[in-house]
Amino acid sequence: MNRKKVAYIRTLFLFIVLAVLNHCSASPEIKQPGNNTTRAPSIVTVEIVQMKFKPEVLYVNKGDSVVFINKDMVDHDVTDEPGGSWTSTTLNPGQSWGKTITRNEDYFCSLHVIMKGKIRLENQ
Ligand SMILES: [Cu+2]
Repeated sequence: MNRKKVAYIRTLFLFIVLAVLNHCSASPEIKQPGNNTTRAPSIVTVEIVQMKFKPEVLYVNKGDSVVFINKDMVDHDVTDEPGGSWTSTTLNPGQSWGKTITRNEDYFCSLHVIMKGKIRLENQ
């Protein structure tokens, strides 16, 4: 091997080492989202099981949608409490109903008034 070839291979090797080191040092960096990052709304589920809303207290972000699924063996509904300003109307077993959440909500089942639940906005 002549000197030129050796020098070429050394340089090439050095470039590869630098590239690998650069990659390794860059990878542990965790990118933090800025405060102005917009977040896609989520769909969150509340199950109605054995005469209960699960979870009873649900935390969501403003604009998220909550879908109530009646997984019980009897009819239920989801109704604003105390005002009754919104309601799902009766959900038969297997039926579901959704609502977009823009504020804290308290609700109950008007068919079984002991069944209650809350939705709370996070980051407020
Ligand atoms: Cu009910």
